[in-house]
Amino acid sequence: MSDHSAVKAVLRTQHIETPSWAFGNSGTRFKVFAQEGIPRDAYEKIADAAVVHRYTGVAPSVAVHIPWDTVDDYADLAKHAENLGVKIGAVNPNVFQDDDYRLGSICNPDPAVRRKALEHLLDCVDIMDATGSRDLSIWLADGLNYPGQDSLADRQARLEEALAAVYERLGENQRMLLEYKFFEPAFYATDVPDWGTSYAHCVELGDKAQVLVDTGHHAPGTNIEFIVAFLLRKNRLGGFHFNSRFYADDDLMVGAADPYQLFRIMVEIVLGGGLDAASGVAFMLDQCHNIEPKIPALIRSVLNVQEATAKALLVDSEALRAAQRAGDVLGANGILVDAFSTDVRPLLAELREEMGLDPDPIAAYRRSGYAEQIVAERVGGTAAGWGA
Ligand code: LRH
Ligand code: MN
Repeated sequence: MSDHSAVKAVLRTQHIETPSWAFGNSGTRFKVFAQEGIPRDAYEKIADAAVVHRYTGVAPSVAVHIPWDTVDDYADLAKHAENLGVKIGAVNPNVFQDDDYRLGSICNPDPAVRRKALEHLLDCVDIMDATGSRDLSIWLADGLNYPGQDSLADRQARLEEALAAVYERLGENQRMLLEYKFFEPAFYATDVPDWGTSYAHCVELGDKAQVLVDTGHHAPGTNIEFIVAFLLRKNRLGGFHFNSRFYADDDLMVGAADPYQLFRIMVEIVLGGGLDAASGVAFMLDQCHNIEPKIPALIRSVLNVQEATAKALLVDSEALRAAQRAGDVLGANGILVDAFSTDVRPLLAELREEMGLDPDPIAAYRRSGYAEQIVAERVGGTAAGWGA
């Protein structure tokens, strides 16, 4: 697409969901560095998410994680979000932080533990009914640390049984997204380790089950855009957890470690119709800002996705197809590299002005004094965190 107004028209409709947990304190097993002004509850996390949307214009929803975002009245929480101009997005169950889940949750050899985990997944669908959320975003830490510890096959049977029960409970316009991860916290085998396992379970379950691609969950060297192209073709790409990494599941700002990979992923999204609302692809961030200030880091992350998307939209797809059909290897590759090498920041600044926003969201946020305001206001109480 070379027509900038057409590119801007698409970018205007972009929707990048922020994760509530990225506003809380986070870290590694070595240290969680507490920061000032950290939200103490889901209401304050949503207030911070609304600030990211206020300055970017394309982050109108925030995913919640249960029990990290447990409240008495989820309908009231949804109202609070609405009053701030955002909406509650995906609901993430947590079946990885309870002592009972030492040997797994829905794959656990103990039927009582499996029932407990299933109950929590079903409770999260009840929460979706209250918040009006479409997606139940399931990630399971379930796996093994040593060969022989449990039956790999039996665990898959338990997984199938529980996912089918959750699928049964989903409402008309609700979906379940099944996230995979090749290791951690399990260090020998993970029960949903890769896209193929997630895909196979989703196909077995039905149309409302889709694969969630977390960009930090692949073995080094994995061609993620291939997975994206494959799943899009099969209408099984439910969405992304965007972040970036140099080594493992580092959960760094998306695009920070490998902007060219993010661009290649967005090229497959654009060429495969993944930006069309009908595609139902959810673009979500899943990050931890262990040492940097959270809100500007999330604003920067949203801008990184916007920039990669703008460059992908600038790919001359007709010329690309012609070069591909002609077997013009360098020509075809060159078309992508040209788009990637394009400085799209002036186009995005223009778009923001047309959307009534400051062309430089991070500078505008810094000038707003919000960072100082929350440090002054949020005294006392317990700062949110993973509480692992
Ligand atoms: C697991 C994961 C999952 C979340 C958690 C916060 O690594 O990506 O999506 O539940 O991070
Ligand atoms: Mn994730």
